[in-house]
Amino acid sequence: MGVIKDRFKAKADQLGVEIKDLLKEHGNKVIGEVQLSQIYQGMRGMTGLVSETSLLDAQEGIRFRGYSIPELREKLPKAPGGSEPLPEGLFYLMLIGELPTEEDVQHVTAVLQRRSHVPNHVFHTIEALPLSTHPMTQFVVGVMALQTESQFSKKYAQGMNKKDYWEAVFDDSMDLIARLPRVAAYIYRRKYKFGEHIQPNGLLDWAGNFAHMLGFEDDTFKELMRMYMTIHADHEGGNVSAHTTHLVGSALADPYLSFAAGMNGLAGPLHGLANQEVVKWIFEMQAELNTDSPSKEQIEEYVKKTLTSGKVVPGYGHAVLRKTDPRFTAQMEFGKKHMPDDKLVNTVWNIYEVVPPILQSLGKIKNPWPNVDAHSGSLLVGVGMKEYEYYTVLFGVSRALGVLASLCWDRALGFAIERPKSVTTDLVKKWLKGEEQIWGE
Ligand code: CMX
Repeated sequence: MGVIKDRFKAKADQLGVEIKDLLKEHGNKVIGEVQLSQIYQGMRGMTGLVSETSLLDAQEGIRFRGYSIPELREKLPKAPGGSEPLPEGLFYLMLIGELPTEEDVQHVTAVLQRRSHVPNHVFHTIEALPLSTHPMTQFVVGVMALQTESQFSKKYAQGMNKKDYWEAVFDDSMDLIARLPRVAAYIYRRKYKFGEHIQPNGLLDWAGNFAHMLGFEDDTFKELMRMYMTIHADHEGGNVSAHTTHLVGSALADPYLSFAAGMNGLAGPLHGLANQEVVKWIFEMQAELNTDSPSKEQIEEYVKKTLTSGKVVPGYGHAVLRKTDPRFTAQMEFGKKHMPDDKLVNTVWNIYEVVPPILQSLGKIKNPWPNVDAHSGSLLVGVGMKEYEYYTVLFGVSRALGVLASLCWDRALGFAIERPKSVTTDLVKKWLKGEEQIWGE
């Protein structure tokens, strides 16, 4: 990893100096203003943290270091014979800030292969859980068991100089990214394939090897994994999994602890678990209507029923986006290319026509358009992975690329422990009457 580590350090030193100058000159500049409603309603729209790896635009969607998803699918190096980007390339881009060459990507792949050993106690720890345990819980437990390997924790206990934090976080992040596919595949094979595990193939790329260990050898599955691992990797810093990893890391909890915390957030149904919820919801609709190809009229009725029973339509809406998620569109293109006649995929496309006007008509939903989770499950079912409870684990393996690249930047730039101020409603009432001040006014 020497070359990439050196490149990262050079970039981080340069940006560190720029940030110091920027704060010296402009540190008192005011960014926006905070409304009372924002502190009660999930801090929506409040700019409150820095995340270098990607930036989300409400209309255009995500850009990784300035590159949109269609640009990445075109420009990032591909596996031989493949047409989807290698996620290792996106990781390099997020970490270094420049598009990688083929050679750079091969280097990252080789380093990840070399660092991928998972100690046996991790598997034993997972085995201690009942088989019925949700795959995301098994995943988090597996990551926590891996924490015994943290270089950061060991070096901190020995009395590490704070100038060296970044390097230990960098090493832990690489190790963790290298090991996650093995842990994740173990959980899949344990839960769904009678514990018949598959050894890694050291000749394959990171996502290709993950597909292999999951037990899927065909090229379409491998291509789907490469695209999936690329498009789910990062969505700027404020989403629950990225923000949690960043927050927990700011207390100098090591990358294993920080990432596991982020994954607990990803397991929430309003965030990453929405991918399983979408497929579950469609399967339930199919069962209730007794058809695997519901008509648009039937879908409309089912959506209305979902809403009147006080539930969300999974896969629709977003806290920042205000248009169809380009990650949805990328998956739609994949579906059109590889499985245009698949019934479930076609149902997802029909839902896309039916849902937005219904949500819009409610008058309260800020974004009636689909997000990434509306499409991913149908492609997975299409390539043969039907166990939808597992889908968020795939999301989690991918999300490691973004949140851990960000964590490297957090420590390299010496970001402070995160500690915003909270207030009580009693204080707010007194403040409104002019009896008290709110700190920072
Ligand atoms: N179905 C039904 N109601 C929805 C809705 C949906 N898909 N999306 C938003 N709403 C409702 C909200 O629950 C809220 O209702 P109340 O005022 O009664 O509380 C109202 O519309 C306004 O919400 P909003 O400002 O438009 O959306 P938020 O920023 O509060 O929430 C999100 C965003 C994603 C949590 C929400 O759209 C949602 O619950 N979607 C369904 C779950 C989902 O797909 N999550 C995955 C997001 C992507 C990811 O992180 O992976």
